[in-house]
Amino acid sequence: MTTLDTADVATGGPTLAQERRLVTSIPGPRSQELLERKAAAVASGVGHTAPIAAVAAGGGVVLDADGNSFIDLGSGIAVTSVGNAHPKVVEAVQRQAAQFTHTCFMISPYEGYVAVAEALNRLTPGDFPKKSALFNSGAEAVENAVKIARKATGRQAVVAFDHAYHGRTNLTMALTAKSMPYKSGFGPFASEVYRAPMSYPYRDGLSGPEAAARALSVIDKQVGAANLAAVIIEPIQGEGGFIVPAEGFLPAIAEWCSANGVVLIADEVQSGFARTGTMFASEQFGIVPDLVTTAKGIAGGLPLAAVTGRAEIMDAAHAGGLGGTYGGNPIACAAALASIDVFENEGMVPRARELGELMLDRLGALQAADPRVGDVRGRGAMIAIELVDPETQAPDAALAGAVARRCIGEGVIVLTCGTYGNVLRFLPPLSIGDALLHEGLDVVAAALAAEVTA
Ligand code: PLZ
Repeated sequence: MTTLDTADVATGGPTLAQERRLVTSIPGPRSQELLERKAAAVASGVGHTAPIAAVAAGGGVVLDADGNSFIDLGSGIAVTSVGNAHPKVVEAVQRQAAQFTHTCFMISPYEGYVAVAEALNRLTPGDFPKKSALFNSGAEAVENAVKIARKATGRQAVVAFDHAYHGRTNLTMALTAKSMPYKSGFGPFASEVYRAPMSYPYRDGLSGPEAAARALSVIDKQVGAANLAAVIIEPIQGEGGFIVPAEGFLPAIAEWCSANGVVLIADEVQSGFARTGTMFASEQFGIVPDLVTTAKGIAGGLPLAAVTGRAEIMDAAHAGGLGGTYGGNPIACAAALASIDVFENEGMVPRARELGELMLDRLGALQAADPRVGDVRGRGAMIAIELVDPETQAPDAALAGAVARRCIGEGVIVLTCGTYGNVLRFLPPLSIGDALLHEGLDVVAAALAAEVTA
């Protein structure tokens, strides 16, 4: 068979049987066929974590072409938070696609874009007049937030943090901390980007105020507020290792930004939209950013991103200065409005908190039983464990990779992350059931136990 026969594939979304089911070895023969075609046709720089040919997904599972059903603990990197192929999203997409697929908002505006902007202005932190602009990807949103901050301040420098991830475009590569695989060989990078030390409680032992004083000293001495347009930070770092800054770190940074006329950009591309148990993670740290970048979870799997923030900052860009052919595509906007309806009216925020409690409970028990689990951290449905050498706390990337691969072979999609590659992260769709999540974590525990460290 050379093409995937989708006739016998169940409909996606919540109609899929919510179970882990392995009917072939992984990857199965049909997946293997696709992987061979992929290897021949797709640039090898584009990798994949789970070597399966996905054909349907929904609730808490991903189905492959061989009939295997995987428990999804990744949500396509925190994207399908409302659940894959959620019926409201599917309906909205179908309806919009039949109506019109594109006009280009810069040519003729349409209601969906404006409604998404209104929703974002309402939902993001801050009781002040806000405005939004829509784009296609997280990286594009970050690029635009920096453009806007530069125009608003008349300054050029931007500070990002150790372990930061902001994307793969030229400016966002410069902002991203980790060289391999994101930057290596792809330079030169955008200028006027500076890096400050992050609060990383497990590894630096500093209180929030101490870590902030350290960062602000670097910023003050190496950049100087007079040159600084923006500080950009993920309230909980994603790709860098699900690092939750110590209490008081973010408020001290925010206060300094405000006192020095520096635009504070919270990159909530990964942590936003109910993921961490509040609509935005910033809320949990008591900060009100000037600008917020969002993407991923915003549109239930359709590509959409946004910059939202103080109206006077957002309006600093001259007319015609912001845009793009596809930014705020009508189908993506329809999906976002449906997703926002689900976030607000189907209990997604409290559900993220419940999932967080369940995961922290299970993973805390794992940590108590296995000293290789150095740290358990995160908020809501954004939880991770950091795997280390029990004696030295040295990062154990080999162990994290082996456990993740073993889990995938056993029917559970688990992602790694972290500057040192030693973090297993858990980002289940908020539509997953408790039993399935427990089963997924059982598999993770068994995989860890099976990887005996020499
Ligand atoms: N900001 C905080 O997490 C995307 C990247 C996966 P795009 N993270 C997943 C990979 O290896 O490419 C991300 C993020 C934060 C920005 C981005 C960039 O979002 O939509 O991938 O451009």
